[in-house]
Amino acid sequence: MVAVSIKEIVGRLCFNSRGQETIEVDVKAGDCLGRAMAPAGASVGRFEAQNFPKGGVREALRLLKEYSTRLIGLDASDPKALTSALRRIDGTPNYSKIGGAVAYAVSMAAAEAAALHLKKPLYSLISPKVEPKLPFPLGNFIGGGKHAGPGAPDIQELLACPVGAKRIEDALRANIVVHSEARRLIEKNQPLFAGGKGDEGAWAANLGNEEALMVAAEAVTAASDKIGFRIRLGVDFAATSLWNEKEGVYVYARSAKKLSPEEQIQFVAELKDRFDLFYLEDPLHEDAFEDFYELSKSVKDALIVGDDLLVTNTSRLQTALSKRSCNGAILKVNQAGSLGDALEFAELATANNIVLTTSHRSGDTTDSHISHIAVATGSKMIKTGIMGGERVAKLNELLRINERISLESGSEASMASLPYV
Ligand code: 2PG
Ligand code: MG
Repeated sequence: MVAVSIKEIVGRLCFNSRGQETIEVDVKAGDCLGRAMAPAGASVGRFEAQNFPKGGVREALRLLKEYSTRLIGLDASDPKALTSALRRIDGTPNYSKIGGAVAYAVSMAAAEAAALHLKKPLYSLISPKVEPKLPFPLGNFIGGGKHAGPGAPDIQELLACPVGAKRIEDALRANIVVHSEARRLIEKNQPLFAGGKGDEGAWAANLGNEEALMVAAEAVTAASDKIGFRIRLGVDFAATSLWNEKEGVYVYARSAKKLSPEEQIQFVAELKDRFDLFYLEDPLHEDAFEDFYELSKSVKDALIVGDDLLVTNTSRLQTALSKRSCNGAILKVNQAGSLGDALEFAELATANNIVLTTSHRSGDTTDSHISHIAVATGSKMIKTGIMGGERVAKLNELLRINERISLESGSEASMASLPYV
C-alpha cells in the first residue's frame, strides 16, 4: 500500500550561498508540500555523483519536467523506493544523465512532504526505531584551500568540536566562542586583518599552514577555558586538492613544500601529536586507500575520515573496509545523489563501526534537512560551519529537534557518544 502518494513535482532555478545556479524542487505528497534545494561542493571528489547533466541547471530542470510523471504515485515516505525509480530513470552509475542535484532535491523534498503529512519530524520518518541522539557540531573556523584565496592556508579546514558539552545549546555556543577567539588571535598578530571569510564562514586569513594550526589550537584552548569544558581540534586537509598526480607529491604552496606520500603520512602524524588533533579528514588523496591504511597504523587514537576517498558511495566504502583505510566517514547526501543512496551508505558504515559525520557543502543553502539526516543516521558529528545564515540554519534546526525530543520524552536529547575524545 502506498503510504504518502506523490502528486506533483515542480522544479525551479535558485542560487546557492556562493551565488551559483542550482535547483530547488517542490514535491506535493499526501496533503503536504516538501521543498529542497541542492547544495554544491568546491573540493569535489572525482567519484561523486555528477551534480548537473551537460547543459547545466536548465537541462536538469527540463529533464525533471520530462520524467517527473514517472515519479507520480510513488510513496514519498520510502526513500529507497524513490531512489530505485530515480536510478531507473537515470541509468548511469553517477546520475550523469539527470544530475545528482535532481536526485538530491526530489528525494529530500519528498521525504519532507511525507514527514509533514504523517506529522512526524523528518529524522523519525527516516529512522523510526532509533533513540534519537544529537550529533556534536564540528565547525570550520579557520579555512583555506579551495574555499578561500591564495593568501589563506593550503589546508582547507580547521575544525572545532566541543566534545565536553552535555547539551546541544552549550555545544553550539562553544563553537561560536572558538570562532570569535580565533579572530581575536589573528588580529593580535595582524592588526589590519580585515575579517575576511571563506565560503563556509571560517576566517580566511593570511596565515601559513602551521601558523594557522597554532592560532587554531590557541583559540580552542582559550574558548575551552571560557566555556568550562573540553573542545578538541580537527583538520580537513582536503588532500586531493594538494595532490599533484604527475609529480606524485602533495604541494603546499604557502610553505613552498612538496611532500611524497610517505612524507605526507609522517607530516600528518606529527601534526596530530603536536596539535592534539582528534579528527583527520582526507589527509591523503582520493585514491590513496593503501596510504590511508599506512596512516591508520601510526595514528591510533584519532578518527581518520574519508570524504573524497569514499564520496558517500557504498562500493568505495567496501574497498576502504577491505583495505582497512579509515575508521570514519563523511556522509554527504548530494555526493551519493539521493537520500536513499546515502542511507544505504550509512547502514553499511554503521554495521562496520565506521564513525559517521554528516556534512554540509561549501556552496550550501538555508535548508536544514541534513540536521535530521545526522540524527536519523546516528552520526556522531555534523559538519556545518559556525557562521553564516546557511550554516546557522542547520545548527538552529538541532535546537528545534532537541525541543521536540524534550517535549516527547520529558528531558533533553543526549549528545552522541564520540570515540577518541
Ligand atoms: C569538504 C566540504 C565541506 P566541499 O571538503 O568536506 O566542508 O567542502 O563542499 O567544497 O567539498
Ligand atoms: Mg572534506
